[in-house]
Amino acid sequence: MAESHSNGVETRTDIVTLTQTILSQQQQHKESTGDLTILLSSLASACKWISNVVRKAELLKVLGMTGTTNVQAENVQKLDILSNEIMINMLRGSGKTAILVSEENEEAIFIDSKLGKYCVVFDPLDGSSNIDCGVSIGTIFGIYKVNKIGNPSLADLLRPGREMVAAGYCMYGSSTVLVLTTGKEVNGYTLDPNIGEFVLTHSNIKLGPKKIYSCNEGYANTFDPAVKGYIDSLKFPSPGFQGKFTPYAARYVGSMVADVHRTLLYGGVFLYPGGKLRLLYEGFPMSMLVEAAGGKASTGRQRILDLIPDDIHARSGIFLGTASEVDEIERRYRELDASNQA
Ligand code: AHM
Ligand code: MG
Repeated sequence: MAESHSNGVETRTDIVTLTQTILSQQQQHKESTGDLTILLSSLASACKWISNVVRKAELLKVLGMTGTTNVQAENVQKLDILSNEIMINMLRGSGKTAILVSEENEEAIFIDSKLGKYCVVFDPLDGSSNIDCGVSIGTIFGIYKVNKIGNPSLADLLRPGREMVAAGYCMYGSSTVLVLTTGKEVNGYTLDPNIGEFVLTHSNIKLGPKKIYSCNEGYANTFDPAVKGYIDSLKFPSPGFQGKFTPYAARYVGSMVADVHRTLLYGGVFLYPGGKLRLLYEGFPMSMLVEAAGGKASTGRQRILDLIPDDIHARSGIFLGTASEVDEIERRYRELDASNQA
């Protein structure tokens, strides 16, 4: 239902909220205990809180470095730390978690609870290099079920990404958007700051048709010939290539959340071949989302979600996006491997 205003602007009042969606999904499963619903609701609250802090960062004087480095030897921003504390406290407070893994903590955090049945892996504020200039940044998360309630262990985390039960991200951009999948479909919810609710705005997201490539091409000298050749084919399409001469557009924000969000909505391919990105809380959640939206995610030689990390902060090269693009990258890797063996 839409309410009409004198200025001609219509306000929709028949909204669907994130809370309604996860509650109704829970009711569809007779055996459901509601634990995942409570956990997702705590995650959404954490994202609202982080969004609020990000928007007020300049005023709250939480921009800039802490002067320390994290487990990855990267400079730590004050907002990274604040966001991490918000995530840890909200997830612990949900009462439904057993283990947490954060980009900011060297060790996994074991929650002192006999009831927690979920492991949550997260990057509290991804895209740190963009914080101080107000460019989009975000929180990325993945959720697993522990193998044995009451007895969580590292083995619950060092398992293939395909075993995640849910994954998503929240992007703090021109608006705050939470994108979530529990495997079947991908939905996006925009935070309405007036009512404090995530409202369904992107239903059943499927990768768009646009021809876009997204990577830090400044590192091109480190790329494998397969990747260099692929990128060249996008920039200098040979006459008749797919019946067109139009080169692909290049777009690169430098925040994975923003680059993957655009890839999901518009289509194209996001590449970070160098192995900087972390599997548990960057590669796996984004791969689950992209696959659920009809795309693919690969190392170039293997499906990302089939990898088994040997460490909670393990890294991997990643190519994700439109299936035909990822297929073409894999084809070029097969060709490269065959010529290396010959
Ligand atoms: P971070 O977790 O320290 O923020 O690093 C991850 C970010 C990703 O968001 C982004 O895709 C990538 O690093 C950008 O790296 P680069 O600056 O090398 O292009
Ligand atoms: Mg990150």
